[in-house]
Amino acid sequence: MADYTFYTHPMSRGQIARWALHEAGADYEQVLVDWAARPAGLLAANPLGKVPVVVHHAPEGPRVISECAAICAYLADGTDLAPTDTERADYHRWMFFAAGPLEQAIVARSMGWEVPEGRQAMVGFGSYDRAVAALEGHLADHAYVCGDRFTMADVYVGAQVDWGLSFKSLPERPAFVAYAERLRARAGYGAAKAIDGALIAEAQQRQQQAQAAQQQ
Ligand SMILES: N[C@@H](CCC(=O)N[C@@H](CS)C(=O)NCC(=O)O)C(=O)O
Repeated sequence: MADYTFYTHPMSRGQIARWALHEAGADYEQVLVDWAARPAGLLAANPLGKVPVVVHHAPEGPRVISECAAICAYLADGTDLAPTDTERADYHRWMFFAAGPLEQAIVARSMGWEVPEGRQAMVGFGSYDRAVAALEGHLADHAYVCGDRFTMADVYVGAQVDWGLSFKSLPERPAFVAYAERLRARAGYGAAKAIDGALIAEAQQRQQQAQAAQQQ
């Protein structure tokens, strides 16, 4: 049995977890999730039925980790992808920032939810523009989240930037573009994206074949 069971769907945040698994060099077995018939193992592991979920088959028994940021942090622990003592503040700060305020700001904008006038103080991200500017300011001065060195925080924060630029939910600021280019050049990023990309292409081909068969 592999060390990790990885429940995922190629067109999902599972892409973040797969990138983390590859950066960590983890031995994993994937379970591809059909939304219409979710595997019992996924539902047992995560009552939300969402992906990604990673089950670590530790010697004393299985450990379930959901939430992309937690999966990234868990896989990094004990490796050189975890922060050094001097990197810990940036590592935690920006990983939590990306998983909380930044994601909320991006989702709110994508859904067309506006923070009512005068209510920014009650909202964790303040406003979309302020959240984006905060991250941009950090990345303009640092090659990676923790400075000069890639850590697992770059998988989670970087995935938000990579995804945000691709889907235009983040603006094309030079600091974001340069950061995304550094990350996209990584072997772990390329290996993970190649797997999900091939799975997406296969699924699209099956869909086209099914549509063609229906039309005959
Ligand atoms: N907070 C979770 C979000 C997980 C999530 O929303 N996953 C989506 C795919 S990107 C999902 O499983 N959607 C299917 C559903 O909710 O039915 C994380 O960071 O991993």
